[in-house]
Amino acid sequence: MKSEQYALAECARSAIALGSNLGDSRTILENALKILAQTPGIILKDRSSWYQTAPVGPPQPDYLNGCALLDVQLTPQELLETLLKIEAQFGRTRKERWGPRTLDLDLLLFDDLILNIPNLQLPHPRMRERAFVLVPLAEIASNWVEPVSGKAIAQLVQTVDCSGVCRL
Ligand code: GSY
Repeated sequence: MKSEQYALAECARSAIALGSNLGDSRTILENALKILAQTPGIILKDRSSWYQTAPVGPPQPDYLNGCALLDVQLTPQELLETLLKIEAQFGRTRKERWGPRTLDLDLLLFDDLILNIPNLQLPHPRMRERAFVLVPLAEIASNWVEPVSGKAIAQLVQTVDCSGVCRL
């Protein structure tokens, strides 16, 4: 589906990525999932294991990464706002683009929607090249077809170097 505006029908399926490399990352990530699961309009359907991953970008500590699948009765913009609010609850400020962070929540996929508006691109524009996203996502959504490439997550994960991604 290609649309500038997503009309809210019933339930949409969404995939998100979670990451942290500052503070008690595992507790932060678990608590973020709990908050998501308690948010009206969101049902947490599945979540991956946590993975220790080598940082992509400037030198910084390893990350803990994972992915989750949500059923949402929200628009993509509402879901994005919800994710940003949860990040802020954990002290995340968006100063340094590629720097370390207490909590990163990225909206990856929203049904088969392709969207390009100023603060939101769907699918996430860098998900296809990120092993730290594709490996956990393949654990819970291997058959989901990424609509820009037309390839399933299980296919995409075979195209990236997964050597820096270690399941905990
Ligand atoms: O965009 C996500 C934040 N981030 C990460 C991350 O979550 N994991 C890894 N391994 N490297 C990263 N570099 C950035 S920026």
